[in-house]
Amino acid sequence: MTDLVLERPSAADRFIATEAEYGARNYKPLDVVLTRGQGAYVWDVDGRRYLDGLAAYSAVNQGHCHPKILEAMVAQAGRLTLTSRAFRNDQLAPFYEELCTLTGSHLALPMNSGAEAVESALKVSRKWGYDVKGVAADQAEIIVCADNFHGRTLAIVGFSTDPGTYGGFGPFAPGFRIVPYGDAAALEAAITPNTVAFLVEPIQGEAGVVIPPDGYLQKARALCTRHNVILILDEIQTGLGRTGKLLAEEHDGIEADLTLVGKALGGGFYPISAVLSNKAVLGVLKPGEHGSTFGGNPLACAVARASLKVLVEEGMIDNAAEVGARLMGNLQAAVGDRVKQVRGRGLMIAVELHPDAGGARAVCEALRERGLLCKETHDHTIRIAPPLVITGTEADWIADQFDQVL
Ligand code: IF1
Repeated sequence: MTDLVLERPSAADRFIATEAEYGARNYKPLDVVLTRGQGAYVWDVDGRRYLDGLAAYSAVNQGHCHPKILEAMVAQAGRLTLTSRAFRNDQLAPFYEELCTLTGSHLALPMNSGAEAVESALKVSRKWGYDVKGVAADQAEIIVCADNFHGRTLAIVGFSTDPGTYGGFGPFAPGFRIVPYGDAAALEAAITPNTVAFLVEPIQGEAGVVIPPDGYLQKARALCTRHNVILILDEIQTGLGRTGKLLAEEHDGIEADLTLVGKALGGGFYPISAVLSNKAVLGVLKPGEHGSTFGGNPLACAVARASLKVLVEEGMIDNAAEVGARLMGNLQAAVGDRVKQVRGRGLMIAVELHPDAGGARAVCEALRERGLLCKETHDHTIRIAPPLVITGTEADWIADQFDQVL
């Protein structure tokens, strides 16, 4: 016989129920309700501490509530937050200069979300195609990769190959061709005189941290140069230190024509994204042809300046390389034979389970019980992408939790 126990709903249960009552049901999060964060750690409403193994999908590379970014944000919030681009503000110019100097870019276009940066790059590539390459009106083609993830807007989901992402949202914009990821020959075969751009993730994130074959990005770079096609690298997830370099393109020694950054550009405090480019591409935009009410606002610029500064000055990029290598090594040693594959670069790591292992969601639930928050991607892959401030000891602890749970 079991006793009937009357339990009052916990604070977490009440938040979860209210969300379910009023919120759109477009997510199925782990049932942990967070209320505070500091560095690599977050705390739930019942006071339990967790190591954050997701870092808000790499938007919190600098760690939660970084004191210097907080200081910059609070100071700017009390001074000037929004002017629109109808007037100038004194944060935009230094933001441009610091971002372009750091990334070796000629021009930058500030937007807000990652998807907006992608949309902006698609728009400007088409314009470049007509104005500079000489493609006939409305004939521009853009090549993208199978299993891509570039955001949730209509143009972007229209060239997704994941039915869960595009299904039910058509009709979609024409002008996109899809080729297999990692296949340079397929890319070459898809290029026509109307091709204006090739959009690709240096490492596919949502697909499950898929690293392309060695030499692929170099071949793509060479093909784009030879055929006068703009190479757009979506570094919204891979950029700003995540893979152990400022930009993932550095692993391959190449430079994109357009580079997209977002997420950690706002240090987890504020949405800000940017399109970075050489002069020829972004230079085609004339006044009035593109914009955003919030893009380039002084609060965003002040936050982004501080976010870039701490990333570089506090050695977070090198830390991602060192601690990431240690974590990969430990994971491989600890669970290597019990899973299908451990793969990654820097602190962008995935553990792919054997298909019959019971599923990634169950592993994430078990990790959560042990104080580690991770998120599955698809059914069999667990992503590990903590803030770039974790220590070697914390990386060892993460590997240990996987060892215990698996
Ligand atoms: C969601 C994944 C991560 C991105 C790349 C553009 C964007 C993203 C390479 C758009 C966004 C997100 C959004 C988030 C889940 C997420 C994600 F699981 F889908 F793959 F990060 F791992 N390019 N990625 O990864 O940026 O407009 O969101 O600012 O729930 O949609 P955004």
